[in-house]
Amino acid sequence: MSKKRILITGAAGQLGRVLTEALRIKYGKENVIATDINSAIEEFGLFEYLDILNIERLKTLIDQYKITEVYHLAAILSANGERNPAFTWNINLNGLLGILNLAVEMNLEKLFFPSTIAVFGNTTPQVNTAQNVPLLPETVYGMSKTSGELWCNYYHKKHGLDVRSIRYPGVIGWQSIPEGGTTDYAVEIYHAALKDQHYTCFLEKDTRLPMIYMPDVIGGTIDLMEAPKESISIRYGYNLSAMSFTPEEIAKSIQKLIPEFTIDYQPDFRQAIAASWSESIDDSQARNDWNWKPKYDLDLMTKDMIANLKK
Ligand code: AKB
Repeated sequence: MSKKRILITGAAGQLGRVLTEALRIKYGKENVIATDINSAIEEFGLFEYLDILNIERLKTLIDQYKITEVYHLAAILSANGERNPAFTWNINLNGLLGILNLAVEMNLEKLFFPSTIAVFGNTTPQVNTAQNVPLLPETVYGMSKTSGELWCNYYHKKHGLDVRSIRYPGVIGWQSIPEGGTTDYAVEIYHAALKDQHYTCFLEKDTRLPMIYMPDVIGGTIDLMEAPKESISIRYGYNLSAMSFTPEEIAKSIQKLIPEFTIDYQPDFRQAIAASWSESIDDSQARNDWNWKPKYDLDLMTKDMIANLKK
C-alpha cells in the first residue's frame, strides 16, 4: 500500500474545515490537501483552488500530489438547494460521478462520500428509522444524495471501489456558522444566545431532528475510513445517530447555563423540509460493523459549545 495522501473537496465548509485539521494532525500536514472554490482556508496549509466540476483539474491534482484517498465533501445543502435545483443537482450528483470515475481510473485506495438524513422522506418511518427503508426525499439535495448513495454502491459492486459513506444527522460545531442547511438553527442558536440572549427559530418548537456534535462526526468519519475493509457491509450510507432534540429542548439546555436566554418561533419554508426527515435513527449497523459510539449528548454539547464560543 502506498503512503496515505488525502485530498478533501469542499474543505472550506462547516465540516471540511474541522475534518481537514483533524486529518492533518493524524496523518501529517504535508499529506492532506484542502481544495475548495473558497480560498478562506489557504493560510492553514496545503490548499488548491478546485471547482469540483472541473475533472481535468482534479485529475492533475491527484496526479501531482500522489493522492490515495479523497474525502468528497463539496455539496449544496438542503435549504440552498431548493433555491436553485438544477445547479444543486449538477454540483451534487455530477460532481460525485466525476470523482467516482476518476477514483477507478486512477486507482484511488478509498473514497468518502457524505450522505445525510435528507435521503429520508415522508414515506420513511420517522422514529428510530432503520438502515433500509423507503427513500422518497422531498428536496433536490436529498434526491442528489439518495442517487449518490446508489452510485457509490454501484461503483463498489461493479469496480470494487472502496467507497465509504455516512448519513450525517445535523452537524453542530462552534468552529463556523453553517450555510444553507435546515439543521443550521442548532448552531445559530448558540451564537445568538451569547450575543443577544435571544433567538428567533425558523422551525417549529417541537420539530425533532437527529443531530451530532462535531467531535463525534470527526471521530466517526475517521473511524469508518480506518476500519478494515472486511467489516464494511454497507457501501451506500451508514445510518448514524448521536442525539435527537427539538428547538424547545435545545433552548432549555442553553437556559441551564444562560438563564436569561429566550426563544420565539417563526417557521419558514425549512419547516416542511425538517418535517419530512426522521426524528431519530437506528444506527445499529454502524455500531456493529465498525464500533460507532458517540460521546456527546445535548447537555454535554451545550456546555462545550458555550465554553468554546466564549473563548
Ligand atoms: C442540512 O440541513 O441540509 C444538512 C443535512 C442534514 O444534511 N445539515
